[in-house]
Amino acid sequence: MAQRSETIDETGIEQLDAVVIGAGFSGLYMNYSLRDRLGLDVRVYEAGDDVGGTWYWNRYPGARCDSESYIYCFTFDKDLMQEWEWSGKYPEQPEILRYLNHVADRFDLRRNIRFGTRVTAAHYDEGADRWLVETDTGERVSTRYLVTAIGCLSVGNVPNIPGLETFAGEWYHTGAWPHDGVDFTGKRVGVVGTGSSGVQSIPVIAKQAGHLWVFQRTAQYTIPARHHTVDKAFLDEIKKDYDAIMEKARWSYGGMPISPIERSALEVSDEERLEIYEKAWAEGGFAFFRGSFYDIATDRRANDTASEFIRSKIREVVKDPEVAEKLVPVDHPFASKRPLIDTEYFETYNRDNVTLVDIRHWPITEITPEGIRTEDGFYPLDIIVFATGFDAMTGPFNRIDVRGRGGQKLRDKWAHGPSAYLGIASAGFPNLFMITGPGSPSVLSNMPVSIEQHVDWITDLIAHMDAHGVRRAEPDPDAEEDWVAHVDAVAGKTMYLLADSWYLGANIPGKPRRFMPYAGGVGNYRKRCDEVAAAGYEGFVLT
Ligand code: NA7
Repeated sequence: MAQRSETIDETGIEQLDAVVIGAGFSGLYMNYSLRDRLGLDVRVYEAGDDVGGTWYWNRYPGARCDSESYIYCFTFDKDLMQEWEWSGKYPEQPEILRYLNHVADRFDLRRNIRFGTRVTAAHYDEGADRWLVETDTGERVSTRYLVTAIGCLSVGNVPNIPGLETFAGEWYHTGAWPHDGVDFTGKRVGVVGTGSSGVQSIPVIAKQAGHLWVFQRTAQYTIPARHHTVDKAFLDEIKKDYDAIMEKARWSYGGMPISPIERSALEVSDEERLEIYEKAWAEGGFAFFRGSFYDIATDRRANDTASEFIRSKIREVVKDPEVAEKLVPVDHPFASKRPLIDTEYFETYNRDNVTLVDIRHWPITEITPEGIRTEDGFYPLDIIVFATGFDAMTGPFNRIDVRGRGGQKLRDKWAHGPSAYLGIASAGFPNLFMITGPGSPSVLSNMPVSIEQHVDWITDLIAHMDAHGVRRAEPDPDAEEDWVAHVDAVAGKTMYLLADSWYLGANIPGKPRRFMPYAGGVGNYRKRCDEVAAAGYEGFVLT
């Protein structure tokens, strides 16, 4: 067990062992792990008024996770795994939030969380080897370890459209949804954006709205989720073998217990390929992507077969051929952007009260008090929903004034793109550890699996530091550079560089283009992290 810090220093500043920023999946488990396993004096700061992170903020209609529910959970406590009952194939936002509240209660995690408190600055004091952390409520604390559990998609992107401030109706961003919901009944609604949040919310909003206009910049490939309720018998069967299932997920590509497929899309006959796609389409979800052919993600010709299959499905589902053509993605291959799964997304465009507006060719020019004007028309609206995504991965770091050794600002170091060894730590910023930071599999994986791996790894490193009297751990700049080069090289072998996506920062004007997550798979990544730890934290300078 670590030696406890004194609680108050001579300047009156509270002294902590660890500060964790955020109380979503990452922050809750980090809190548990450092506080209850290592016995550290931990403080968690959370901007929201309760736990949940992503699932606290994203309450838009239809919000749901794309991982199947039985794998979208913690595995650190076997009783917790056995006792929780999910109700559907994919967990819906309210249910995930209930789960995270249950976890917080069950492990008494709230007692050292400061809610409604945003960390604004963290400065490293080299003399003391401590971080001075400041919040928007005026709190200042000193801590040995600083762990960011700030999420990858927590800074909303509201486009800077002239006139938005003059809009007389209501407008919302999907990632900051009102807690008591929005009543769309009979209203003229505009949804801007057709990523995951748009694709999930559009079918639900369409059922309530008087009329819905969808403002689409980029047409999307999406796979039917085939969502359904799950019964106790199904979950009981899973639970008999839960440890093995999750162990398989930990060593898989995407943190899901899907066996790697050996088959190439180019080695089967056209009939066989079609049959496999049809079967995967009928099954729905990510199985289409990861369970049909291994080379969809890496070989353009193989990918073309999947892209073309999905295009044919869009044309089959959408009755108006002109609308169908607008919905057919042609400018990027399938899975070069985040693969989406949906419930009746394309079917929604067969409704009389839904109109697709092409803002790729005729962009939005302004918002007036009455609605949205594009280059080819005016759309009067009562409510605008921005499903326009996030300043992903680096955005959450950039809004904190993080300064490391020599007063170096993290945002300056990352001005041309993020740089972090294993996505966990960045040279010049000792004892600052990032959960699912840039350069780790994070958003390309089933998040809880990646989060648990990071939390366990960081906990072990901190325990190692305490046991060996190490005051500082930070990456060796060469090791970090090699890792970043490896992240780039791996991404170069995928489809990911072939689209303008938030993975690359392309959705935010002026953001440097850098592929941010690690596309080598969670199993390979875990192996590398284990090797680094076994070699005495190779690539870290321990002082
Ligand atoms: P995404 O996936 O970033 O989608 C945002 C959508 O909004 C996408 O269709 C964008 O078009 C569109 N967009 C973004 N900025 C604009 C502007 N300025 N004008 C018009 N349209 C715009 O965000 P989501 O919230 O849907 O999903 C984020 C992740 O959450 C998701 O991938 C899952 O991991 C969970 P574009 O494609 O950039 O042309």
